[in-house]
Amino acid sequence: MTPASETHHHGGDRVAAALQAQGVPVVFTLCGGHISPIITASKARGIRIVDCRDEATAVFAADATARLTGIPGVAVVTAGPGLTNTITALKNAQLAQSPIVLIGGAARTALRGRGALQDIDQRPLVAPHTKRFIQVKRVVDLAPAVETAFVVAREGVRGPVGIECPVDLLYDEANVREWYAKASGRGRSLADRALRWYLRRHVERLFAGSGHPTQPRAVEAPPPAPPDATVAAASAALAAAGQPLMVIGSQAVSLPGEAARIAAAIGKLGVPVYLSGMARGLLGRDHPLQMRHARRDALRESDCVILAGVPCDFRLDYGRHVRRGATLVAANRSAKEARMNRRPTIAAIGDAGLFLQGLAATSPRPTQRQGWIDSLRQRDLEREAAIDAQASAQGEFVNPLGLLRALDGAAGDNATMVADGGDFVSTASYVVRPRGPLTWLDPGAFGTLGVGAGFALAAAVARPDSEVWILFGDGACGYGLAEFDTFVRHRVPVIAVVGNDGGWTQIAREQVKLLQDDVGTVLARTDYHRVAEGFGAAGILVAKDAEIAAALERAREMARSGKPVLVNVWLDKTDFREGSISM
Ligand SMILES: Cc1ncc(C[n+]2csc(CCOP(=O)(O)OP(=O)(O)O)c2C)c(N)n1
Ligand SMILES: [Mg+2]
Repeated sequence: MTPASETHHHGGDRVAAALQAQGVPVVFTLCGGHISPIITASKARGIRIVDCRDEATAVFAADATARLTGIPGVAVVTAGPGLTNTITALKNAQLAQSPIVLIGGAARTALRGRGALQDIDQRPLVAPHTKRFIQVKRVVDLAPAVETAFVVAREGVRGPVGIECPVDLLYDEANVREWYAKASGRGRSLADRALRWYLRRHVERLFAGSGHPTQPRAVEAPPPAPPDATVAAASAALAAAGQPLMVIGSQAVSLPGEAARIAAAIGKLGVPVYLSGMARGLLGRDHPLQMRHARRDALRESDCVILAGVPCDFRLDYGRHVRRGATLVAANRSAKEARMNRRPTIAAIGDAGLFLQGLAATSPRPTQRQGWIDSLRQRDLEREAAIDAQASAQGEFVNPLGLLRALDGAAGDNATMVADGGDFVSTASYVVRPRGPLTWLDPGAFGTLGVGAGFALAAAVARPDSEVWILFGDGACGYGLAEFDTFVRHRVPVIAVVGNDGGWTQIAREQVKLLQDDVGTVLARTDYHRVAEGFGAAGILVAKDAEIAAALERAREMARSGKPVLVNVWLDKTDFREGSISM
């Protein structure tokens, strides 16, 4: 243990001070000997420390923090297995273009490759999933590494940055000198003396120039605005269009502070719009221009499609959803993504949200397109009516559509929804209406199961006054179930609703049809609510439609009293998502 008086301005505190200068309110972590000085110093500086039960959760939470606040989320994990546990979550953040700073520990610099605990070559594991991987080699470089990480994570196409901090940079100089003195022994042979000399030099190099604490700064590059000429070209294309359509994705809301202005811009443009990913909820629960259903049909009919922060990937059938002769405008921070699979007529390279604002500012008053909007609205209403009919069908257990309709009605106006699962949550994305900007969190393009607990943790920390709901598949809930312990310890009153259909249904649906075998896709109707109770949370079982309303109300009450709750709902099978694919 380092005496308290010596902890000031050791390397761990340099990292903490740099985080503090960036306005980081919370660090997600799972402890380890290699990172203790960062965690303790961050706490001493007033940064909230949320310790999770899996490093993946810490990184998922950092990811969601970044999406909700615009400030890169921070996860601190220990060397070796701590870092390898984060890889899926790191990749998820990279594909979601979420700016996070992952700080990992590492073995003592002089012991690299000599069999030290948890000493592995971390660069080849982590670097491919980051925009940059910084290996810090001197104490004086710690704070600048954090500063660089924050700049790089946010500039251009956003994404994760990794920083590797060897443990001998994080403790104070006296401690580190002592470690190395002990390691070099007391022998008098020439070799012993040479080793002592070498290690003394080594420590001197580690601490060179670190006599004075640094004054960390927060610098941020301005977000990339698309060139005026491309905005003007898009504006002209829009003016000439008879049936224009916009699809707006996560990247359009990567600057949370701009959300209200972007929503206003969409209203001014008067173009019907589909919202996807993090952009869901941007226009509130109901907006005359927002459509929810039959996107493919609408895209096929449109003569001018604007994709704002949406790549032509599998979700748009690699661009085939857009008619060949249509004018295609792609606004994207990434030139590669803007042109992926299909060359747009106009590529506006820059932030998609700023593009929409620019477009609204330069476009003339919207031409009358009421007929077009009405025809889309009509189809939307027909689909809603069909869902209503399906939602009222009676079965043995609970009708998933009925449950989701009830949940949509019951959740508070300030609710944030986290989606983690297959069929059940995809169904939810058609039925549950996010309340406002950035109130819907799903994994993004990587389609990762297991994001739920970490995302909810972040939402509850970032928005203490918001109701946080997790919509879980029963399969998906298993990944983060131990985080109910974290919810309880940190008094994070999330409401988790598990759509328990006793299986990995999204996979079973196709596997059984194509291969006539459900092997590997079957789960039990497990008592997940009791698991939550075991961690000290509240648990509620719902097995009949008639129990839904009271259960959801009780869950909200429990959450208001500060207690996390898991509502385990036994679902009937449904063919709502028949025909959707997962390959
Ligand atoms: C980490 C990860 N593993 C596996 C998959 C493949 N996968 C996609 S959906 C799904 C089934 C999800 O089951 P559940 O959460 O119970 O939702 P349901 O489809 O049953 O509603 C699986 C296994 C994935 N997307 N991510
Ligand atoms: Mg399931």
